[in-house]
Amino acid sequence: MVEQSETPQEETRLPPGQYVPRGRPVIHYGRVPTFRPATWEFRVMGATASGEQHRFTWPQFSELPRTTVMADFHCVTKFSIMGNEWRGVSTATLMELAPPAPGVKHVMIWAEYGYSANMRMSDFGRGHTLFALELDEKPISPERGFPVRAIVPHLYAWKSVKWVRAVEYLLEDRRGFWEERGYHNLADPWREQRYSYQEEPGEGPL
Ligand SMILES: Nc1nc2c(c(=O)[nH]1)N[C@H]1C(S)=C(S)[C@@H](COP(=O)(O)O)O[C@H]1N2
Ligand SMILES: [Mo]
Repeated sequence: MVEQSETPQEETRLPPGQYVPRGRPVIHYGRVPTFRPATWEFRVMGATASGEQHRFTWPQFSELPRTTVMADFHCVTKFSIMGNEWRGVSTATLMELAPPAPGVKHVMIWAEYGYSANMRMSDFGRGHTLFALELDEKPISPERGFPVRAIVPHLYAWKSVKWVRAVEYLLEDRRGFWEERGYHNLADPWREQRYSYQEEPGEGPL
């Protein structure tokens, strides 16, 4: 009997329309911000369960328990970066410490300079969604989001916000930076949800 030939793993792992480039591109809008540990804080705000904001200083945030996630990374401009080992604070851990109010169905993640990305609570709460402090066993480099970036592996990478400073719990959906500039509100790369004109009724706020 002939053994089934092995399919290169990256083929089955690559969403439609994506390719694996040489190297690992770095891409973002604007400049790399300076990290100032004395004034840096990570805030959880909006519709929290207590009604209060939660704040984590750099020493507090960097001491939170970490988990490791192996994940690929798909940019809407069609390159994918395969097999990244991210380590950081899972959204489950953060939500335990700073729980959302009942009725929170959406989240906005905020970065330095006002960059933002929104997602459904169901995407935020997925087991592999995290706030990464390390990539491949080293602190994340400044241009990749040091000290903390979001990693939402199952959505296009613009949702994986670098230089995160806050999470805002939302009772109603609102568009983030790219979502209000013509990109798809949901951004599932397996369904090629690239642009907002593809949105079906109910997939985004008006
Ligand atoms: N704060 C911030 N985060 C960001 C961006 C940005 O412009 N600002 N760009 C996003 C986009 S479009 C992509 S593809 C990835 C790129 O991550 P990388 O530079 O590690 O490859 O970061 C995302 N996170
Ligand atoms: Mo991107």
